[in-house]
Amino acid sequence: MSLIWPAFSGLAEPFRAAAIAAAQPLSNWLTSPGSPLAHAIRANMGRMLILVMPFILAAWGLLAYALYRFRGSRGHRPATFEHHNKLEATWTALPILVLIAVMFPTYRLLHKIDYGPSPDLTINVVGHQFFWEFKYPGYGIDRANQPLVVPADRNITLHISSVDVIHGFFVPDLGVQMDAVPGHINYAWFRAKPGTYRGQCAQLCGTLHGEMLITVIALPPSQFQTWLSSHAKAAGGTQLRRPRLRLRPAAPGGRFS
Ligand SMILES: [Cu+2]
Repeated sequence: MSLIWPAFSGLAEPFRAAAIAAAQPLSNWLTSPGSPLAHAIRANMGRMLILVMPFILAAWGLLAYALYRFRGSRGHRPATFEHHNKLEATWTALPILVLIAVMFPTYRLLHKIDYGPSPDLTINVVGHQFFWEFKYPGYGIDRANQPLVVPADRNITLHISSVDVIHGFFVPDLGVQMDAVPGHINYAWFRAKPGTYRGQCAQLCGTLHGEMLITVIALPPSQFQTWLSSHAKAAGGTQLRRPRLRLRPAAPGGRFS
């Protein structure tokens, strides 16, 4: 027994991990939204779960009931009818109504994802095997395999592309998931609360795909301005033509310039 148990004791590990995960606060369930988009995506998922779960529970519940109630050991004979028009009409119409109920908020959300507000800062994101490159047009800043630094509470537009294969720029807590496709420029946007956000490549892109991690650091605007100035200066970006960027304030309290 003492020789066999260590081989099996590892089997308990997933259950232990699940118990620890279940003990976390609900706000950490799946994601901790750090942007309006991420909040809206999670709320939409919650609505869909509430609408869909009754169907799943009803189907499994009816199956369990039928297995028990009409089991052969009690002498039940299988039913011989094939159709029940009213039942079939009901279980066709009900899901249609649910899909319609899901459709309106989902399309509204998809539109919000695809057509963001006018940007305060635009960043070019380039996928490489196997790292991410972030370019700040007009500032001469070009960062490879380093965190993406952005101002918090500002609208950030990402122009996402790739130089080799398809990668996926995925930062769940910011509600951003967009493929980086060679020859295409894809669009994404977010508006982050101050903080650090983790993400990773979401398209299997080669042997080191698992190491294409993403860190997004959202700095308070004044700190970001300092960061931007020092990095632009180091990169010689002050010599470049200034881009048409509008670093507008999100709320009263001084211009972000
Ligand atoms: Cu990848």
